[in-house]
Amino acid sequence: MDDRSKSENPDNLDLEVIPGWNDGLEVALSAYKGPYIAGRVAAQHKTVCDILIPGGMVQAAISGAMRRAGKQPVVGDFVVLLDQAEINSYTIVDILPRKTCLARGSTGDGSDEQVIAANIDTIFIVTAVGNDLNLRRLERYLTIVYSSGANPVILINKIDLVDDPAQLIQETQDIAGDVPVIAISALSKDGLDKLAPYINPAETVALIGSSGVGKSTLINAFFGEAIQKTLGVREDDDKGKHTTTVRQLFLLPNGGIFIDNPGIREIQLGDSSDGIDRTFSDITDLAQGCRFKDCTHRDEPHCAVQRAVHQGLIPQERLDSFFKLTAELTFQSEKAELGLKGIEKKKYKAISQGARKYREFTGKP
Ligand SMILES: Nc1nc2c(ncn2[C@@H]2O[C@H](COP(=O)(O)OP(=O)(O)OP(=O)(O)O)[C@@H](O)[C@H]2O)c(=O)[nH]1
Ligand SMILES: [Mg+2]
Ligand SMILES: [Zn+2]
Repeated sequence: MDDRSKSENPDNLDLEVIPGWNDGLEVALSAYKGPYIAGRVAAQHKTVCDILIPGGMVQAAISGAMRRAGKQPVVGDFVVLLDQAEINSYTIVDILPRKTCLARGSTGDGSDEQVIAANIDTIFIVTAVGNDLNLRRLERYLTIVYSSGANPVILINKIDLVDDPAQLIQETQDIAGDVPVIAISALSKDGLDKLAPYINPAETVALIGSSGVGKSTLINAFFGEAIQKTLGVREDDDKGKHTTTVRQLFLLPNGGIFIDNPGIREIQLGDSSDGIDRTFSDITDLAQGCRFKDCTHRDEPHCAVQRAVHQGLIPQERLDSFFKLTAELTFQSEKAELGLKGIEKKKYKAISQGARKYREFTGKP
């Protein structure tokens, strides 16, 4: 009798199938012959991952070969496990192909992207009324979500704190294009019914947004009980500290799948050029009408984008945001090509060339 998974399952999950599993994954798994089973990463710890398998939750370490190859499973990944029943152990030996992949530019000195979660169908970009509601930041989130392959939905939370959210919703919808903008209160549960279309068995929804906007409160509201700690129930109430610190996958009673994320302090664009085009499709569509193919929309004659700004069709701030994100992306891809050291060299070269010109000009050493 093999009842390892049941005894190791802290939540007494009685899963029949892996949440989100599909036929394509079944085909991918069939390439592994031997004592292999599949699972889905629910959380990542220092040396092991929590993995959902039929029957419940187990823990597994990553194989040495994967570590050497630099393959790192993330929350939401479907993985192949070596099932060694005789020694009561599971080892992650591979990652099955990812359908979508949420990544951000590395915040360190390298240029590589950091994948933070995988196989997400819908991403709720959560913002809250008040200071957090920042249209420029939403444009940045949209760019990242588009390039992940998942579908974005913008949630404006805490509407219980304002008398009339209509204007906020309108301003947000103006920058969101076709992306749904839904006003809710995770606390009073107002508007939560409008999220039902996105929460389906076998579909994965991830929540992203700044710390304190109410992501975990929303997850708790769907469960009907507090499964995630929120600011209100935090013991160590140290301001500025993030309440959620671990990214984690949860199963809803209806079979829906949620991934709660820690609040994002600062998001950098990864490889998001397609994301920028989709976030700013109003600008990129207009650009078709510019006289010059490579128009930068700054001071060229016959620029359709500048014309739209003058006519008040596109706010100057939105165009500035487009410039800013595009410049950041160019910097990221230069960084990727040259490596950071190369960029620094390039900067240094420019400075020393400047100095030489100065010397040539003044005759001073
Ligand atoms: N008034 C009001 N307060 C809310 C609402 N939703 C969440 N809050 C409060 O906002 C605070 C932060 O909520 P959390 O759910 O912990 O926020 P979070 O986005 O998970 O934060 P991090 O885990 O730090 O990223 C808590 O005190 C919640 O009670 C809401 O709809 N209305
Ligand atoms: Mg949280
Ligand atoms: Zn132009």
